[in-house]
Amino acid sequence: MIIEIDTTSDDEHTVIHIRDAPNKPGTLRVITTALADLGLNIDKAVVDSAAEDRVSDCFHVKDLSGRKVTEAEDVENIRTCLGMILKAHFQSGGLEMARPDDEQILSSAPKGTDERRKHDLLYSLMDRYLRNDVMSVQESIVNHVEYTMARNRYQFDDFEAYNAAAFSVRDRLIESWNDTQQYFRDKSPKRVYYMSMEFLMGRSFLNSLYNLDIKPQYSEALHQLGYELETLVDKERDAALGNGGLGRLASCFLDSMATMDLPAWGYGIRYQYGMFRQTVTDGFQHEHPDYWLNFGNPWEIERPYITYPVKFYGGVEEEDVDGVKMYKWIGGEEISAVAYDNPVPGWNTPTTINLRLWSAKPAREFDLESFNTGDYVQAILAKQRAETISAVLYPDDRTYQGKELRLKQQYFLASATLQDIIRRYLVNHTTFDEFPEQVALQLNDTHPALGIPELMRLLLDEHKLGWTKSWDITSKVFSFTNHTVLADSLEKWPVDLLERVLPRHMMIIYDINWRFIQELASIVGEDYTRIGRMSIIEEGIESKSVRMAHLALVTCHTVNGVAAVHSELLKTRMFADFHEIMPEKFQNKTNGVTQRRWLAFSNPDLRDLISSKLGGDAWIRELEMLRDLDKYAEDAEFQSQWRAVKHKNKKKLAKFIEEKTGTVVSPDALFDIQVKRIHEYKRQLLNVFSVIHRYNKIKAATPEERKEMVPRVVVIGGKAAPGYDMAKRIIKLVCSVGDKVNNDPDVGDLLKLVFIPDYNVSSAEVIVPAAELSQHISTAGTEASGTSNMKFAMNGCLIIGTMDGSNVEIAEEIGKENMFIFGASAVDVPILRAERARFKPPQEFDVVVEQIRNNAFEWAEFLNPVCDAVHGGADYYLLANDFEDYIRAQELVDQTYKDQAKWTKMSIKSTAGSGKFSSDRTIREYAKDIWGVVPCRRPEPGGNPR
Ligand code: NBG
Repeated sequence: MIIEIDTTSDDEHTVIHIRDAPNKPGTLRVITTALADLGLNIDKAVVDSAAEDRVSDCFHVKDLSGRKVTEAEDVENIRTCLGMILKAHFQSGGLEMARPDDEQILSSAPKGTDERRKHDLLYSLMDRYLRNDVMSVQESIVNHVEYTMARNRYQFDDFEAYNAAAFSVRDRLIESWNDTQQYFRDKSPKRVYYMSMEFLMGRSFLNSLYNLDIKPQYSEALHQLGYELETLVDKERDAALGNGGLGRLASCFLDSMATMDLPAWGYGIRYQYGMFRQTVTDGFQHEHPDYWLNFGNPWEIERPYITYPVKFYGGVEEEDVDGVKMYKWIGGEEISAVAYDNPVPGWNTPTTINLRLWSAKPAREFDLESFNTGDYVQAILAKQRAETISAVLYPDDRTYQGKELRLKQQYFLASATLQDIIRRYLVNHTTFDEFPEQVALQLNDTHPALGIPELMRLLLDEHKLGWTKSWDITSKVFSFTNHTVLADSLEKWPVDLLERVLPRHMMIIYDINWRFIQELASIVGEDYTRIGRMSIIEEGIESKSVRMAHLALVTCHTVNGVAAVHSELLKTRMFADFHEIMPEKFQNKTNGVTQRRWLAFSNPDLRDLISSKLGGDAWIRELEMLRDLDKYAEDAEFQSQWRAVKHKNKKKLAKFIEEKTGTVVSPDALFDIQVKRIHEYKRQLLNVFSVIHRYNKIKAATPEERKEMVPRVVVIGGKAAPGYDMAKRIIKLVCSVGDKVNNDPDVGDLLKLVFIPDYNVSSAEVIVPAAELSQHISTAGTEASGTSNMKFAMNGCLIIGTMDGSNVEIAEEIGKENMFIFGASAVDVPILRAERARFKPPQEFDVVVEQIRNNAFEWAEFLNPVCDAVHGGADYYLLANDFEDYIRAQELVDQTYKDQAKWTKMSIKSTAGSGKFSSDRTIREYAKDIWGVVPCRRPEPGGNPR
């Protein structure tokens, strides 16, 4: 055997050749362990075992600080040590290098009781982190191929390779998760719990690799094994446990909380079926179940022993305990909530926080009862019924339908979560006195607001604290976020339904309301209409219902809107009555998005370009640093690099579009994108109308005039709620217009309209970096915030939009002159709406409507209701009013695009001005102004070369 160490042939590595060694099993492992012990990371290994009994291996290594080893003395050391270790190995009879035996460890460890000795051993065995050099990564991957996936080396495909790699990443996440959680337990800081019915996480693989800072090693490790990371990444199913903005916001928040080292947890539901998969055939949307868990989910950790009972139905018993009236809820049906933990790593920090999702399983007691009665089959069916609670995400983001199952889901989340939080609190507390100093509970919309009566019930009935104390605690821990401007979409649960499903909670809500009304009467006197308006109970003509937002407003210490205008509207319109009496509760927290996923990871070329100007990647944590890019907005060299990045991303999107829709689009055209849920208020229809108008202009133009036109690719994507008929017709219209325009030889590349099916987080990661213009054109006063506008702006995409939601703040940051703003203002909208029957639409608008009605795009009969909704005095969302100004803005877009230097300057300024819209900023504000929590960062692990 010969050991050669070569310090010249490779610029970055020291190359160690081991030639002509005996082919003995375990040799590779001995070498890699020896190199690791010598403090060397293996970036690449070439293993040659062509000859049967002899092998020659070659290793490219660096030291722990990433440098190649060149010092003669060090090189000699490596040679000597390696030589001795290998010699011992070849002379020994064993297959593997033995792990240090117990005696060895215990002799050096402090002696103590047997129990202590047992733990010493345990600690010693767990005292090393997994190594992140290429070779160790490969070893973890292949271990999972064989021992987790039970595949052998000849038989694993890309999907299995992805899974094995994902499991190996999870191993590393678990280490970080365990240590973070242990640190939180030791320090016992105040914690915040983010409760949400939706978490739209998307994929985890790449995000984890980036956040753990191990992407290059994984890329190389997989490559050497014959797999490409880029291909494997696409094998992951999105975790689509949310509808849209609200759920994605929750996920961005988790990323920010982890990155900022907050002692935070997310709580949600592990739906078996997430958001449906959308296909579009002949322009019609079809919904398909999202079987995301069918092939396993390597990112979660099942905790079969962390379960809580959750009850429904039954009745309430009254007892007299020492003269005090106590209540006891005797539940009729009981199921179990089982915890599934999803580690959420922060960026450039050793912190990994937790997202705990609950899954419904049958309760054992419940089983027994049925089995005892002898009806075995019924018992099994009952088991299945229990599981339906967490079976499916409701795919409707705006209308509450008063469905019993949805109510049960909400309570399921609330109850399991609060039991878990109380259990954790009681581990190191004997009274509830410190609960408000230890716990902050954020309700993401009113969906988890049943947590309020549930916490009251637990404190009153289970922990016997009495009303005053229980209420004091409850009203100190909860805060809630409202996400809507549309009064109709506030949740209301019928009292009779609540009474049946959650009888004790209904009693508590009545009690809360009774006390609130007393207090209110002392302020507003006998103003019964006002009291009626503000009551938690709405007295309908036929039935009563519980206004969940009022329950939250009465209880929570804080309520916030999600953009400045929205928060103002909450104070002046939706909750004006409350604001007058309790103004101190109202805050604004403008939404944000994580620049890690939405810029640094999904647009790596732009990241590198930005870093090259900002002197490194510190901006990935401090996004306000982007401001410095302003300096280069007019720098010709920088502009051309900026354009090159965009063009590359456009090519990628063009390929994606062709794969998904079959339509070929030119990457040289202006890419104009509107992707979001299909909703009348978001006005995809206005967009389509302007496409038709553009089409008409192209048709009417002479060949010379056509040469002057700016070619455009208009992309629309988004899901319609399955029961939302109008939204489905709008999709059909987009597709019909697309069919006509895309196949018209007069038009060619001048105009394309494509509908991208199944818009989700992963497709957004391809779409957003490639967009040049994006549309955020809701009727002013209807979009609470919007968050995709922030992602687009960050990626240098210009916005065409109304003064609505967070567009207003984006305009403040990047300057109106760098956007295409149009349309009526939120102040004017109510007036225009009241007068709309008398409004005469511009002629071009009428032309478009008539074209559709006259079958220019076929399907006229099916599309007529769409026209009816915006014509003849209907037009609730004021498309006709805004049409002219919108067309003007669109023309300005074309003109500006012709001046590429100007366009690029605006694009750079968009990115430069988007620093405010980091979810880190949003979370910092929540932490300080609402939750009162501070970072709690565990020390950097010494043994882990990161
Ligand atoms: C949505 C709003 C958006 C907002 C997100 C996140 C709901 C109920 N609301 O404007 O429509 O950006 O919430 O706050 O999904």
